[in-house]
Amino acid sequence: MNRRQLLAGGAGLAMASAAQAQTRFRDLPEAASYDSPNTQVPPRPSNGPDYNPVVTLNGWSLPWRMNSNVKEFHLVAEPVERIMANGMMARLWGYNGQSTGPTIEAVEGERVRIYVTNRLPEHTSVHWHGLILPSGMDGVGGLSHPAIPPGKTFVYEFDLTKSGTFMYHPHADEMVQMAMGMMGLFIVHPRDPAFMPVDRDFAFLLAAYDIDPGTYIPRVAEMTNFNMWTWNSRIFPDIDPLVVNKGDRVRVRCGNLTMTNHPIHMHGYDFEVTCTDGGWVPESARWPEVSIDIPVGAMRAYEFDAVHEGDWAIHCHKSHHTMNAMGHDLPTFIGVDKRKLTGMIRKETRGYMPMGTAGMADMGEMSMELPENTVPMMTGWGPYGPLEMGGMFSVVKVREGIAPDDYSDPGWYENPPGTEAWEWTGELPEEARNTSPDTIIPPRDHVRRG
Ligand SMILES: [Cu+2]
Repeated sequence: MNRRQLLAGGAGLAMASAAQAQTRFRDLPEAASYDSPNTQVPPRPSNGPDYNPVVTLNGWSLPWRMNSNVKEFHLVAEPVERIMANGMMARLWGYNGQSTGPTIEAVEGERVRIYVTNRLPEHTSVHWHGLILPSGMDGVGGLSHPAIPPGKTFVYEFDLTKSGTFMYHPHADEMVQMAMGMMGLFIVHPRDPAFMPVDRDFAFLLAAYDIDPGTYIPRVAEMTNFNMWTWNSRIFPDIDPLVVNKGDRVRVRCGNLTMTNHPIHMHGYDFEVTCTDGGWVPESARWPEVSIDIPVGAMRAYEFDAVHEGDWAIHCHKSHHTMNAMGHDLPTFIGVDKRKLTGMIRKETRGYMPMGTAGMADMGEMSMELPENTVPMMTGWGPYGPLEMGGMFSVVKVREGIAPDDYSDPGWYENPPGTEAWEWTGELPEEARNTSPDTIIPPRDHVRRG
């Protein structure tokens, strides 16, 4: 070995030992997996900078390890089984045992190193939606870097330059992989814990699937006609409630990775839109809302002070998105007299029930026989009867005396005496009617005209 080689070798050694000093672990972080569809409230961070963790509805946050000053995560893209609701399981693709994938939480200013192992039968990639990072880390297969082949692990590494709510999803065979449930939330907390603090911070992703009743795998070529409208791949009545202590400052973060917009409406409050996936909304630019439309491929966060006790519905305002599978091709029978027809059908099919002649509320109550592996179209029971809801629906439960880290269901709210709608049993006054001849359309006799 000549002097030059020795020097070069020595320099190499020195560099290696410097790298080793910076990198405590030279193996991959353990790939954590979670097999329950219940909300797992994340523990407060035990190392790294402090923050107030988000509560992912029916989800969990991915554990990490600190490797010197780098926060390391291990995502595994793989086939999963997801219980969408009691009685319905879907075979999806997701991350670390679940669809939607675990929430990644870190702090502004941190450097993250994310190992992504591909256990899918085809290549994948991970795009970090909304994060500011080097072009080669952007996760567009074929553009930013070669797609990750099956069985391989790629490493993404970048600095978190801003706080906010972001998302991750494949940018490789995207239509199929997102229709199969591959997506997750990426929360970057502000470096200053005093910046826009909240007591409760809820997060969920809107995801839509097309799964025929009695089947398990989404139809991945579907473009618009989805039938399972989910929050974090869960549907009502099995989306967990948002449990809140009276007086808490509450944030709700909602990302949309479906193919249509969703106006999310919350009862009982007005709120302020405080964040998009582009960043925090300056105080002077915030506006009051009771519904917030979440565009496709976007995130909105809103905040409110939970001063009104009660059980408050929170749901997508597109009413067919608060329905579960079935029913999209149902004809409208309102006002149709089906008695004669029912008699004729009953001769062939005993026990046939006509439906929908007075609306469809009877479907919420009826326990119709369903094929295996599906749920009723409209379902869920409250203290006073069927809620006739499904899909994207849950309840914000505001109560006094809920402990800071307690998210367990407090049961139904009891309305204080005198504060609940009641039945009028007295005389009714004569109804006011418009009697102007200009606006009265004479009724037609449809039967005689045929
Ligand atoms: Cu919707």
